[in-house]
Parts: sequence; C-alpha cells; structure tokens
Amino acid sequence: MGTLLESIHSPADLKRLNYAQMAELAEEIREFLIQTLSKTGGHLGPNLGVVELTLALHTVFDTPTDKLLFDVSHQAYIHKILMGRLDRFATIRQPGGLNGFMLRTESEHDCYGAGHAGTALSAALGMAVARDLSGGKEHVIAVAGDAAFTNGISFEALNNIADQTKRMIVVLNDNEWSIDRNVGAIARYFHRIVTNERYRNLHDSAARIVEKFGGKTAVTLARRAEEAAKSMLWPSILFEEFGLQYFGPIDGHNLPLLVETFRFLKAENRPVLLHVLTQKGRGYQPAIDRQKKFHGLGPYDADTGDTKPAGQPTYAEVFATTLVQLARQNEKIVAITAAMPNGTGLDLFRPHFPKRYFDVGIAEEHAVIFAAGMATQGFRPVCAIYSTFLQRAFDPIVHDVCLQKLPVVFCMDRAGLSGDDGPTHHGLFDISYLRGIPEIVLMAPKDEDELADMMKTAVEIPGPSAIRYPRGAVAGVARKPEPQSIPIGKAEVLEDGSDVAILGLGPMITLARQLAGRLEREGYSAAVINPRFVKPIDREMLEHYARRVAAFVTFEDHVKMGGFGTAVVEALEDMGIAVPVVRIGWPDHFIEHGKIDDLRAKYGLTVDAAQLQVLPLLTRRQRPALVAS
Ligand SMILES: Cc1ncc(C[n+]2csc(CCOP(=O)(O)OP(=O)(O)O)c2C)c(N)n1
Repeated sequence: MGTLLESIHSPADLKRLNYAQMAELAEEIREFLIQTLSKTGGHLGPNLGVVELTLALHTVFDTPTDKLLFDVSHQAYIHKILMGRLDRFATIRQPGGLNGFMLRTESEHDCYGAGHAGTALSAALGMAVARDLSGGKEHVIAVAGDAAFTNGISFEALNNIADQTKRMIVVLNDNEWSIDRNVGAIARYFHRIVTNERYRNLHDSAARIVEKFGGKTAVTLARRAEEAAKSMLWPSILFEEFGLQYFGPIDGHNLPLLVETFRFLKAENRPVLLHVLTQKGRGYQPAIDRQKKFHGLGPYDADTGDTKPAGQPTYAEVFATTLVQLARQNEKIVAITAAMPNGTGLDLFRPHFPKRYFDVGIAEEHAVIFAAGMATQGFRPVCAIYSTFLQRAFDPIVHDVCLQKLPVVFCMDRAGLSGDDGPTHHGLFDISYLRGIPEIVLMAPKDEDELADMMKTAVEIPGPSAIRYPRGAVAGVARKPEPQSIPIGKAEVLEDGSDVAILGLGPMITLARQLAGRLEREGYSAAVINPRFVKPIDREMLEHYARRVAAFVTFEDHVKMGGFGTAVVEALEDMGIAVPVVRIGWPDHFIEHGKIDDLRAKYGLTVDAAQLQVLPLLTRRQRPALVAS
C-alpha cells in the first residue's frame, strides 16, 4: 500500500493534498482496490469509476456535517476507505467485516444506507428539507448512476426537488452501464448529450481553463472555476424542466475540474445537477474489457482478472434454459427483467427470442404492470426478478396481477439468504408478502429438475403464480429431458413415517432428510415431505400426518414470521387440529452479511437446533416399540 493512502486518517488529511498528490492518491486507491477485492470479491468496476469523483467530493465537502448519499451505494468503497475504514477494508463483505454497501451503523459518514436502486434523490431531498426546516447550513449531495435514472423513484424525487428546497446537489454519474448496458430512452438521452459536439467543445475548453489555473491562488481559482462552470452550463431540457440547473457533462476523471466545479456548485442557491462522465473499471483492463463481470464478482486473479471456472450450473441458468424450452412450445411466452439479464440468466434467453425478451431498466413496478398488460392480451409473461427486488412491486402484484387474475409468472431468484451482500439483498420475505394475496400459486422446488417442472406448471396456470429458488449452484440431480407439469397444491411425500413429519421447503429438503436420518437412528419413524406448494398448501397431506405424528417440523430459508411454517400452523388451526409444529427459519430481525453456513449455525437453521426442539415432543409420546428397533 502506498504512503499517501496510509496518511489519510480524516477528511482534514485529504483536504491538505494538492492536485498532484491527489492524482497519486487516486492511483494508490485503484491499486489497493484491485488487490484487496481480488481476495474478497466485490463491486470493483463501479468503484474504479468513481475514484476521482469521491476524492473531489470529500475534498470540497465536509462529512459527516455535509450529507453525502450514494444510490445503491455499491460504489461507496472509496468513501469508506477515505472515511476511516482503510484498516478494516480487507474485511469487506467478509463475516463480521465491513458491509459492501453504506450502513448508518457502520460510520457517522454513512448518512444513509442503501442496496436497492433509486433511493438517493428522495432521501437526499428529505435531508435537505429537514435542514431547511431546522435552519441548518449543511450541503446535501446525492450521487446516482445513469441506470438509477431508469427508476421511477428517481423521477418522483426530481418532480419534487425544486418545489421543496433551494439547495441540493445531484451528481449524475454516467458510465453508460447499468450492470448490463443501460437501456431505454433516458439512456439514449444521456448518450445524445455526451456525444453532442457542442457540449464536447465546451467541456474541453472548460477543462483546459481549470487545468491551466489549478494550483494558483485561491482567488484566481475561484474566479476561473466560476468561468469554467459557466461555460459548461448548457441547458439540458429535461433537468431544467424539473427545475434543476444542469451543469456538464464534465470529465469525471479530471480531479481539478471536479474540485473546482464542486466548489462553484457549493455556492449555488438553487438545486443543481452535475452530469459527470466516468468509465467503469477505469485503470484496470480486465474490468474495462468485461464490464458485466466486473460490476460485482467473487475473488479473482489480480493479474489477469480471471475467476475460478464454475462447477455446477446455477439455478438461474436452469431457469433460463428451461424458459427457452418452454418458449419454443408456446409462442405467447415472453420474458421480462428489470435490469438484471445477467443475474437472472435471461441473457441466455435473449439470443433465442430477442423479440420476446424485455429489459425494462431498474423498474420493478413497471415490469410487473407491463407484464399485467401483456397478460390481458393473451401473452404469458415470465417476470424474472430477485426476491428482494420484487419487494418494490408488491402493490402491482396485488392490484394489477392478482386482483385481475392475470397469468403472470414470477420467477424469484435469490430467494433465501443471499450471503455476502447482506440484509439489503437477502430474499427472506417473499413468502410473507405473497402468501396473503388471493389467487396466487406459490411454489418452491427442491432441486433444478423440479424448478423446470414448476415452470412448466406455472405457464399453464390460468392465473398468477410465483416460484422461489435460491442463489447459486443447483443440487446436481438428474434432469428429465422435458419438464412435466405437477398437480397444483400437492406435496410430495419422499419418505413415509408415523412419529414426526418433517417438511423441508425448497432446497431445505436436505436438512429435512438429515434430521429424519438422525431421528430414525434414535428409533423414531420420520416422514420426509417436499411441500412443493406454499399456497395452496396441501391440507390433505397435513391432515393425514396430523392424525399420526406427535409433531411437525418445518424448514424454510425465509423468516419464520408469516413464512411456510406459519402457513402450516394456520392450516392446522383452521382444521381444528392441535399438533405442535417446530418451525425452523430466520428470526424476526435483519440478518447481517456473512457465509450462509455460519449464519445458519448462528441463527439456528440447523439440523441440531431442530433435533433439540423436536426430541422432547417425541419423547413425551413414549413409543417404546419403535425405540427398540
Ligand atoms: C431495486 C433494485 N433493482 C436492481 C438492483 C440491482 N443493481 C445493483 S447496481 C445496478 C446497476 C446500477 O447502475 P448505475 O446506477 O448506473 O451505477 P453503476 O454501477 O453503473 O455505477 C443494478 C441493476 C438494485 N440494486 N436495486
């Protein structure tokens, strides 16, 4: 690690540097990021793009007094490094270490936590208005990527900003990429501004002025910066109509230009938007060449950027290849993603059916209502949206899809604990938020073969349906050449038994099997059941076992509250049956980031914990005949 970086302990240390030192520091930070993240994994590309931008922001503004927000905040690593977390940075995304996003509990410099896109402008406006009401003087700056402007909330905020405050700075960090290429009219609009010759000339001459005078006396600098900024000022119709003064586009890697521009904007008494052009992956060729991969990735070889070859396919890949199979048989099937073609696997579907593939941008609510519209016209939309991001679309699911009984299929990847990304990304609430909605069929496959069967079933259901499956590698079972539909609302009994019925939802069936094995060895007869359906739940199966067993055990990778186990309890209660249910799932609080196995052990999602809870219930029943076997 270079000496300059080590010498930065506070915002004041940063402010003492001249431009040459800042440029040196920027290079040190890049090298530090490339090396450190090669071991931990993380959002390398986005952070390499905002090194100079973050340095400039922290040079001009004073956090924690001034409020600096990053949209999504996956690009806030440099902010963390500069704001007191250099020593711990190697722990990022590691158990017990720094979170990969901004966290209010992690530092006073993290004024707002995030992980989902589109929140920075609204939250910043809230802070600016709070400041105005309480007579404060601080600055509020929201940094948002170009893809964040494909999100409705950003525009809802823009619609409000000029009416509510006179002082707020929005920085549009435009690198032309979302995770994939940014899409839609807004992306094209930004592109037109950037490629417009007139803008280019203006900003080139502005950059020359600032470069020429950078380093001279403060008075000269201030005057020249103002001239530079004014010469860059060129009304961008869109933002001007929203009442924000538009500046830019400026080179987001030119430190003096950034610093002087922020100094100028700091003195403005009107809401402003600065359009900054950056390059994702700047300074690291593997990240520039492989933009999608380096948006966010696991450990890699720092010299080559290579990662370990994947072993088993992922659930996302099985989802995508199955959808191709199904789409061949049914021309009404269309696929929709909200800016996640890569993560959901739909980029494998796109080349087969380019006209039946839709990336709507980071716009989950729109994605769902758009699907509803297509469904009214006889299409079979399949919305591939992570469990955590589908939270955004709760009302469209209720109001547009389910209320109208429209046959939209929700394929929820990353359902269950997401691991390293932490609480903003864990998919632990989808059963709770979907289960209470009338009309929806909710399923969870135990393995990849069943995922394919459930997808076939889902596209045949005349109403809404949802399938939840986890992040990462599949179970590795044999696959049927063609998926088969399964009977709706019917569980699959894998092993019959008469003392205890163990239900393992989705891949949690593995824990159910392990528990059954242990209990069998203790002399109990254990049934192992793959519930398949959370809704409609198989009441016949529950009633059948309720008459025979002393207890049920449910395993789910979901919060217990409102989850699958709760559905079992409710169904038994409705049937007037009193059999104890040991529910194994996540407790009623937000789970931190970490390794999945460690967190399961910590929070009792284990066979040991289940055994401990269920044994007393079985012992009380006293079954000597079985104990003897
Ligand atoms: C609501 C929501 N949907 C999807 C995502 C997944 N996601 C994380 S970052 C990202 C792209 C962000 O692009 P941009 O804002 O332009 O920032 P960049 O990474 O290019 O710096 C997406 C789609 C998310 N975080 N939140």
